[in-house]
Amino acid sequence: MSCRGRLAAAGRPAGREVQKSSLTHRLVQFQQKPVGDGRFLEAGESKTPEDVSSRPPPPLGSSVDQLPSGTYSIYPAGEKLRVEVYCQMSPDQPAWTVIQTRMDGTVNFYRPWAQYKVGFGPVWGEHWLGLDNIHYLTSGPTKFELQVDMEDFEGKKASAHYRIFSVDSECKGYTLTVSGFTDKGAGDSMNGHNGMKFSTFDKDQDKWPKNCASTFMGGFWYNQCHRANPNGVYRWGQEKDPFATGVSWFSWKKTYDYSVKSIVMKVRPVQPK
Ligand SMILES: [Ca+2]
Repeated sequence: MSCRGRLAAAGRPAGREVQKSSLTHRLVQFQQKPVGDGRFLEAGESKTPEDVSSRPPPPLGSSVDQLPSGTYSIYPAGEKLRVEVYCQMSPDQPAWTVIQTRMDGTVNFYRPWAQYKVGFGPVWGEHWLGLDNIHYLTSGPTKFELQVDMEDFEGKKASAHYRIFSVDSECKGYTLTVSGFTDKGAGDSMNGHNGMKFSTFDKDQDKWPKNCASTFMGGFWYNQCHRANPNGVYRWGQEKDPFATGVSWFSWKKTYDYSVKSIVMKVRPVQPK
């Protein structure tokens, strides 16, 4: 199938110029279910379905500062592609759009290419937004930054921040661009993944003679193979075998044997320093 055909299958009219406009990342029509109580969602904090309230949507034009964290619609590729996302709000800060969440092992992340392409898992729970959506969101004129928040089973929290984050199209293997690291306690486990294509067990685009995704049981921008494995197997802390298959962030725990309790990958437009 041609790349254009795949784009059409993802909800974009075939033959139409790719629209990467200011619609990117704009919160649209706050008709979706605001959830929670407006607090910033911390790494490890459940965004359970019970959080979904019947609170009426805030008036259009409300400041983002006044909105609660929750599920919203965005149109990252134009009006014909509506995507449900979880937005983290905090006072005086632009919203974060969550692109990946692990928190309790309720969703199997060992999935094939087709699933990583379109996304899976409930927006309010363990979730992968989908490579197409992440590409649409981050490849337009608006530049995006990435933060990865994580928590271990002892209650410690750490983050890694990257000032530049984008994902190329499927035609280019969903190549990752990530740079501009700032340490917020977790260290930089993404630098070795910069410039890598995305791989799943059924689509090996890594730099290793064997198959990183099947060996380390996830889907990621594997090199040969990883320093971070956010989409690995959810395990409960320290566990050696099978080696490096857990939800690990090597530069934080200095080992591949520790699988974190929660990890959240989130993006927003680059903020002035
Ligand atoms: Ca390989």
